[in-house]
Parts: sequence; C-alpha cells; structure tokens
Amino acid sequence: MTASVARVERPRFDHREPVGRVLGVGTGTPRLSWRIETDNAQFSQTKAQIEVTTHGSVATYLVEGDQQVLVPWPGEPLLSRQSATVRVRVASEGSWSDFSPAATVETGLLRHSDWTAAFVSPESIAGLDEPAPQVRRTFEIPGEVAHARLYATAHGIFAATVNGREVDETVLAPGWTAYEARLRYHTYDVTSLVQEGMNEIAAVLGNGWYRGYLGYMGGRAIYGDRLAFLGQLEVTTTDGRVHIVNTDSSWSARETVIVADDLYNGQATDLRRAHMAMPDCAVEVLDTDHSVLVAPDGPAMARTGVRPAQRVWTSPCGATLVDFGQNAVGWVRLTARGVGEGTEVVVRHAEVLENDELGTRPLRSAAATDRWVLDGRDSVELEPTLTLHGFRYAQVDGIPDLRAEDIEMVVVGTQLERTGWFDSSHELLNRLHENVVWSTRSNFVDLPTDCPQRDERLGWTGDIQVFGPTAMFLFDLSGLLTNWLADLSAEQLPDGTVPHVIPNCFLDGPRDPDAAAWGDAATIVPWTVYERTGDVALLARQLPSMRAWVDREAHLAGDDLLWTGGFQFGDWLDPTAPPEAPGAGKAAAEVVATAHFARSAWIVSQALAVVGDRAGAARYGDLAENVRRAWVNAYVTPSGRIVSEAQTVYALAIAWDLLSTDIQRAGAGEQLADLVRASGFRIATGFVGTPLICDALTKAGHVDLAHRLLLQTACPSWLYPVSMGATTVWERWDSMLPDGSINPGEMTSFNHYALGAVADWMQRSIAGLAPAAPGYRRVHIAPVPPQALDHASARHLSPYGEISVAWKREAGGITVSVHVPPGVEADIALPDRPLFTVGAGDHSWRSTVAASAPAAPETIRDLIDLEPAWLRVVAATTRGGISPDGEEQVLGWVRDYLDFPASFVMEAIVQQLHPHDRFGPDHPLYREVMAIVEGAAEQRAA
Ligand code: RAM
Repeated sequence: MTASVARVERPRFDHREPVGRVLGVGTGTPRLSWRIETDNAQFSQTKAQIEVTTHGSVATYLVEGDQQVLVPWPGEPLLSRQSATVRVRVASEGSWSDFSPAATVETGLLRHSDWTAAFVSPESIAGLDEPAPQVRRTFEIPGEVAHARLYATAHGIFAATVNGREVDETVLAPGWTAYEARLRYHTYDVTSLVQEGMNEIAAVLGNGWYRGYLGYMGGRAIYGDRLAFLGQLEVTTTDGRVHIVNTDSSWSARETVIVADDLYNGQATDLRRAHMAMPDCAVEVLDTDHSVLVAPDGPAMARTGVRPAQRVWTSPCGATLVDFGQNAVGWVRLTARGVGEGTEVVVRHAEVLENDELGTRPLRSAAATDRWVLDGRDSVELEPTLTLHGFRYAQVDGIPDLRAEDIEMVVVGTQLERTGWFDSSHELLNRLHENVVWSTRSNFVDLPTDCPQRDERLGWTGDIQVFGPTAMFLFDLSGLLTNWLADLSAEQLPDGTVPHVIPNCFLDGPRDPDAAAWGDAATIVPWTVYERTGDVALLARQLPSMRAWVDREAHLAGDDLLWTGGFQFGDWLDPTAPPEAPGAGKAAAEVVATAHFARSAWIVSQALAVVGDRAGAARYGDLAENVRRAWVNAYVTPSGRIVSEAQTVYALAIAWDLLSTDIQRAGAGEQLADLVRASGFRIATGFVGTPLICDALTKAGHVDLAHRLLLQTACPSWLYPVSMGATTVWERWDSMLPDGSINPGEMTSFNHYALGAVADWMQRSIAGLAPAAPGYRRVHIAPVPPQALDHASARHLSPYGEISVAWKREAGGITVSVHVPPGVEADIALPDRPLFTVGAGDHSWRSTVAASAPAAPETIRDLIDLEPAWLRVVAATTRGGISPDGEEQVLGWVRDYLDFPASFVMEAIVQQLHPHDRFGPDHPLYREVMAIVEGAAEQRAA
C-alpha cells in the first residue's frame, strides 16, 4: 500500500464541534478521534502516530492497534489557556498514510482559581420588567495585540461586543443548564477585535432562562432576580505582557433600546432610545461561587439558517400574514421601509392557522410577540436576539404593503453537525422523515426539549428517552447530551428520584413523583449515547446516577419487585386517551412501570460490565432477571397474553425480551399482530409504545403489518399529519383534527419529536442500517423492503466515517449497495444467503429472491394480511354503502372473527348490521366479496 491510499481527516477533540479549532475545552486531556478514508479495501489501521505541537515543541506518540475513536490524550495534560495542535497519521501493515490536516485545541480556565473576574450586576436599573441593560467599560492596551481571549458568562443571557463588534456568532449564551450546579462559560478569540490604545468592552444582558418566565406554572426569575455578567478579558501584547480586564466595580451599566425581553413572550424594542442619552449607573460586584463554572461539552447556539417568506397575504380580518413554509424555531428578520417615527411594528408568531387567522391558542400563555417602535429612518432592519419563537407563520402589523423579500425567518438552534439521512421512493415517508429532522432541529435548543413554542420548552426526560436513538442518528448530539446528562446527575435527588424536567425549573415546588419511562432517562439516555458513540468514560461518569435510579425503582417496587400504585404518565398520549387526560391510555401503568424497571436494571448491569465491574454487573443482572420474572408472573399468562391487552405492553415485552418461554413469545407476537389488525392499522400507542411497536412487530415476524401501520394515512397514524401538510412532528396524533381545526386539548404542540421516534426503525429496518457495536464499530445491514417501496437508503456519518446502505428493486430482485469506512465491520443479512461479514469499501449485491408468494387466505386473518385483496373487500363494502368509514370500521367488525374461514368474511361483516339477513348469499355485494376472496385463493394457486 502506498502512503496516499488512506487519508486521515483532521482529528476531533472529545465531542466538540469539528471545526479544526476548538476553544475553551474544560479538560487538559481531551480525547482524540479521527476518521479515515480510503479506496483500499484491504486497509486497516494497525497503528497510529499522534503529533502534538505545544508552544512550538513537537512530540509524537505511537498508538498501537486499531483505536481511532475517543483515544486518550497521549501527552502531558494541558494547563489552563494552553493550546495544542494535533495531527494524526495511520499505518496499515507498516506503510504510513500522510498526516491529517492539523486541528487545534485550547483549554479554558481549568481551575476555579484562574478566575479573577467577579460577576457584576447593574445597581439601580435592570429590575424585573425594566429595559435590558448593557454593562461596559473602556480600557487601554499599551502595545500591539498578539493574542486576546474573553472568558465570559452571565446570569441571564448575554451578547458581548468588543469595540462594538460581536465576539462571535453565538446567540443566547450561555444557554440553559442546571445553573445552581453548572453554569457554562464561553471562550472567545477576540484577538482581531482588541486594538492598541483605547477599547470598549460591553455586554447586553437579557432575562433568558435565568430570570425570564419559565415553565407552564407562570414561574419567573427562578434562578435569581438580578442579571449579571462575568467577563475576564486577557490580552497579550507582542512584548509578552498580559493585560487583564475583569468585570469589577470599574464597570458601569446603562439601559438599552430593548425595553422588554423574554424567551416566551418576545422582545420589545424602542429604537428612538438609541438617540437618547442613557445615564450610566454603577454596578455591584456580586459575591458568587465560581465553582459552578464549567466549559461547554458541545457546540453553542447560533443562527443556523434562513428561510425566505413564501407568501404574504391579507387575512379575512385584515391582518398581514406571512408563511415561511416550514415550522421551525428562531425569529423574524425584516426590513421596515418608510415607516414613520413612533410607529409600532408588531410581529406575532404561530405554528398554524385557524379559521384563516394566526392560531395562537396552542401557545398558551406565551405571547410570542416582538414589538418595535421605529425611529423614522427610511429603512431599518429589525431582528430580535433575546427571545425565541416556534413558528411557521407570522402576523406583521404596522408595515403597510409588506413585501415578501423584506421578511425572512432566521432559524436558531444548537450548531449541530448533521450525521444522518434517509430517502425512499415514498414521498410521504420522505416528508415524515424530513419532519422528524425539523423537530429535532427545533427541540435541541441547547438541551433536549419537548416543544419550542408554548410556555414550556422544557427538558422533559421522557421525550428524550424515547427519541434519543433517532436523534443520535440524525445529528451529532454527543456533546449536547453529555452536558444534559451532567445536569441530570446534578439534579437527581439523593434518593435517586429523577425530576421530570432537566434542568428542573420547578426547584421550589414539591418534589416530582417518580415516573417510569421519564425517570428511566437516567439509564436509557446514557446507554443510547454509549451505543451510538462508544464513549465508555461518559457511561462511567453516569453510572452513579444510573444506579441510583434503579435503586430507587427497587425501593419503590419493594419485595415483590413490582412497581405498582402512585403517579405515572403511563403510555402518554395514547390516541384513545381523552384529550384532557393524556395519561389515561390503555396500557396498565404498573405493567409499563415494572417493564421499565427491568429494562433499566438490565442496562445498568450491561454498563457495569462495560466498565469492568463484574460483581456489580452480576448483581444488577440478577436484579434485572428477577424483576423480569416477577413481571411475567404477575402480568403474563403462560400463553403470552399480557395484562391490559394494549399494543404498548406487547411492544415492551417483545422489544425488550421480557418473556420467559417460546410459547409466550409466539403468543404475544400473534396477539400484538391481532391487536394491530383490529385497530384498523391506525396507531394505538403513545410515547412509550410508539418507538417500539414496529421493532416488536418486526421481531415477531410481522414486518408487513409494521409497514401497513407506518404507511397508514388515516388518523391516527404517522402519515396523517403529513397528509395534513405538517412540516414537523406533532405532539398529538391529531394536533390538528381532520376538519382542519386545532385539537381542543390543553397541550397541542405542532413540534414535538417524541412520536417521530419511529424514524430510528425506518433507518434501521427499512433502509437497513443498524449499529451492532458501540460507536458503529460494527453494523448490522439488513434492509427489509416494504412492498410499497421501490427503493430506500440511509447514510450515517459515524465516528469512523460515513456508512451507507441503499437498496432498489430491479427485475426479479433487489440490489443492495453498501459503503463501509475503515475501522467498521458490517454483518450483511440478505434474504437469499446466510449472514456474512464485510470490511471497509463499497459493496453491492443482487438478491434474486422473488417477492414471497402470499399464502392462500384460509382465515379472515389471512385475508386481512393479503393487503390488496383485503382492500378490495373494504372498497366493495364501502361502495355497497355498509362501511362508510372504511377499513378501520370493517376491521372493527371482524376483529372477533379472525380465526374464522376467509369465506365467512361477509357474514362476519354483516353480523353488525340490522337486519343482517338482507345481505345473504344472493345479494350482489355478498357475491362480489366472495369473488374477491375466491380470486385471492386462486391467484395463490396459479
Ligand atoms: C407535556 C410535555 C411533554 C411530556 C409531559 C409529560 O407537558 O410537553 O412532552 O413529556 O407533558
């Protein structure tokens, strides 16, 4: 092999952004990862050389073996403020690649004693409900600037400038964490902004999460009622001297043009104030604890895109409305032309229209309104930065004849690297997937949230618990979730209880009751991150929290190991639960709760094994097995029927391997299939069952039924919202009712990722790209083509590089093409050959298995499974006037006749009608249906 055959990408540091230069990491020993690209299928890394340059001195380190992800820092630990430039080259069998491009890492302030600045807070201004303040000072630098860094954070949110220029593109810094335990600071390179001579540094402070409204209980100023800024500017001049400008009593404060700001309610700005002399006031130096300051684990928030207005029109009530064509998160930027001084421009936001006007009721108390009083300039650009809205539509008052080119949506969120894609021949499915992507973008706004628009936007544990695998396929969330899990550990109660939302903004309220599926985020989320990234250290860090949660579950369950009674969210938003009681689903709460206990105990035992604690692994393994048995004994019959007969309890049992015998497994699989048939292939699961139902059906040998469930468009289903024009995933299966009106329930978000968790199965099963070892070190490629699709594909940018699978139907078979990067092994499962394994490279196979011939329909169940024939039966009865509501109605009628002969189907259907003997064997409809049934049998025989 020649050196140029393999190309090594520039290394990455822990889970920070892949930009080649990472500032302000919180460790002196960042782990390194690199991807390798090669055309040489034989290539496999046998060793690597890491070159580290610090202060002009170069050291190289040899790493033996094939490790290329999260490789321990090879050199001396870096000190605070120290930077290192790293390159990597790799060898396969002794011949070396070229070095990768270099990447630079720089530490932040690693010791609390590195902080010499203090928080400063405006003294006589900036009270609650008062204008946003700016804190500032001028300073002199006596020499040419060689290097300058600003370390900064705030109580509230801040936007810092040096000499009037923004320190970088970050918005809403420092984001939201469990502030009482962890407050992130940012590190900015301001070398090009600081100059020799006089300078000014300033920061505008907004209420943000710290002091704004937070949560649906009307809470406000939850973390404190004073805004404050902490800034430590360190300027090195070319003569080697370091000049430090700290926030201290020499700073001053003044009001700004922003007269009100709130994440939920919006921002109000009076541009006339820019022309008024704002008096300076003193700042007070706060006595705060610097030990809560931490460096970020992942990327910050920024403007991540712009969407032009698609349509501007006048509503029936005369309002100017704008459609941006996509539900998303951010704010509106618009240019106001020729608007007179003192005129107020008001921008309201909403996700949907109702009765052709802005549909704001789902926002509940969030006003989501930005206001501007103009100063009479001919043309002025308006863009708020201290608020955030979830919206697709805006109403703009105060600008006559608003032009579409003068207004756009600025999309805001965490700067996540996209890592996953899915495509297929099915347009609605593609749009569903796209909606999942948008709900992911919209709800990873620094932390995983439930929704981005109403007076909520909280880190609901249950939501990320179910959505984690999907999200981690689509975007690199490892840094964001590393941060969020640290908050979870910090706010978990000493007895193991996990608050329902992290960060917990209900700190002053009564403690949250323990809730299964939500509290289990403590175990399931770190396990998911580990599975998708291979980060053992993160698992080790979370293990105390994971164990504490399982110990808590054990305590709640008591001696019989069954977690019964008390509060539960249950299978939240099961479509049959009444709109006002979303927890009242069909699945029995204790069956769901104890299943989660078993699952979490199992995960903890696995995690302990990963970190090498064999005794602990055995102990939790025994616990998991005992809980599982207790669950089976209490809730499962020997034949596999499960208490409460809800699809969700079967999905849990099958997907999590909770059953004891083959008879139970087979019985549960058949029963789940019958429940799915009986529900008319409409969705019948909530937050808990929805992510598992298709996996469970697949595992039980009923993948065709999973496909019918997925491709259903009637309400409730995954594709129903798509057919209603949705551009994001909805909170409720019917957030918008079929007549276009908004669901009357209290919680009706149009941008909630939880129910989009099916995308993970689409990626793993329909496209066939599934992780089989942590970090995608090994993948399982097993596409299962649905009848209705001609092709499908998925790509994932794994820690090792891009993995892709694409299949398409071609005369008489299916062609599967796969790309595997170096470092990854792929097990390939094709229908016409035994499982085999391939390594790096591009591979393609033709599988000539003809579509399996459907069996002759002996029973009504068989007939239902023969989808084309069955749909003809339904169409005939609908045409015949007896089943106006279509398939769901007919399946509801025949649900108790599944084992009856297929030829009995007409009798089964008309049993429901009065008088039913009208439809005897001489009736044309009877004869038509019989012909279809017989035709299906003959087709099979032919
Ligand atoms: C709602 C949230 C969230 C869910 C909780 C139980 O308020 O939006 O999605 O996890 O309820």
